[in-house]
Amino acid sequence: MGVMEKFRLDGKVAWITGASYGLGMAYAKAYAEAGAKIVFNDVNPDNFARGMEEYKKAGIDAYGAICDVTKEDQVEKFVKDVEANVGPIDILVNNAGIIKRIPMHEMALKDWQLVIDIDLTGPFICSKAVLPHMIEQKSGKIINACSMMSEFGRETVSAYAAAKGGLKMLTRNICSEYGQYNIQCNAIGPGYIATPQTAPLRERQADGSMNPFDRFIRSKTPAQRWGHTEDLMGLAVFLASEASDFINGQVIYIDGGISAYIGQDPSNLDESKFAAEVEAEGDIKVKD
Ligand code: NAP
Ligand code: GCO
Repeated sequence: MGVMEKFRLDGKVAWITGASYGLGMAYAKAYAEAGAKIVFNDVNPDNFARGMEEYKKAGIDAYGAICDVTKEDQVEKFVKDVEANVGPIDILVNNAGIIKRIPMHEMALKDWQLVIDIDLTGPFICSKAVLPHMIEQKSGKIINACSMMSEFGRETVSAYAAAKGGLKMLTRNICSEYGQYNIQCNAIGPGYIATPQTAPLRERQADGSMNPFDRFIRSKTPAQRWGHTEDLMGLAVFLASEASDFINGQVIYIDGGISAYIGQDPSNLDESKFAAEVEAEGDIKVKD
């Protein structure tokens, strides 16, 4: 097999959780281009319907259903339906996730629990559901959605950082326990990517000036830009393919260099350099 063939996903069934838009949809489109059959779930019916429409427009015959990754009974039914209608799942991307930006001393327990349930327990539930078949077929790929917050903290994201830090260790533990069955579990560690989840951090001020957090992230990123979902597609395909069969338990950071750079004074940034880019981003749907 030539080296480029190793990056193909022909004949594989790939399940990307929470893939009606954002990074999940980007991963799914990349996998479809690499030859995989796409399976996805979401929890909001309207977003799910829009996502299915988007896949159809892109010429992708995706299989999908409403399924909450925190509900084990729903996940088990979803996996059984996929196995019956599409085939056994070869690739699982635990992409579904939320964030709550609340100072920890003001955070209600229910908000903490919801973030932990979706961002950490959800990947446990979904991985547990697909592992039996992967063990039986002696192959499988599980890819988790880690984050800068798997390594760093910041104000207001305590639950998210705890979940993403835990997800890094869950990645290592799935590697440790199931590597013997030729199952690889790795994680994508995106930096700051322009999606609905981060839209509030880029919203311009009432006077039209740049959001201070936008300026901060650009001053912390050597490329002085936010990542785009397209930036992550190649890594997602690599980690889902045979090309990464001897990589296991790793979090691969794809962050434009943030984690390697102390950053510069945000006031040194020339805002005019980014005006066109910020305009071009358009009005990505803002989430809370
Ligand atoms: P996003 O735009 O907020 O999309 C999250 C997706 O997860 C949505 O489709 C959402 O569906 C779905 N979801 C939420 N709760 C769910 C549940 N209980 N069951 C099933 N699906 C659920 O997020 P994103 O920016 O694309 O990020 C995707 C993943 O990458 C997340 O895990 C995030 O933490 C991680 N990440 C993102 C960044 C970034 O800068 N964007 C950086 C590092 C890591 P609904 O809309 O229907 O609720
Ligand atoms: C935040 C952001 C980050 C990104 C991402 C960074 O509020 O700091 O939402 O958490 O989502 O996780 O890698």
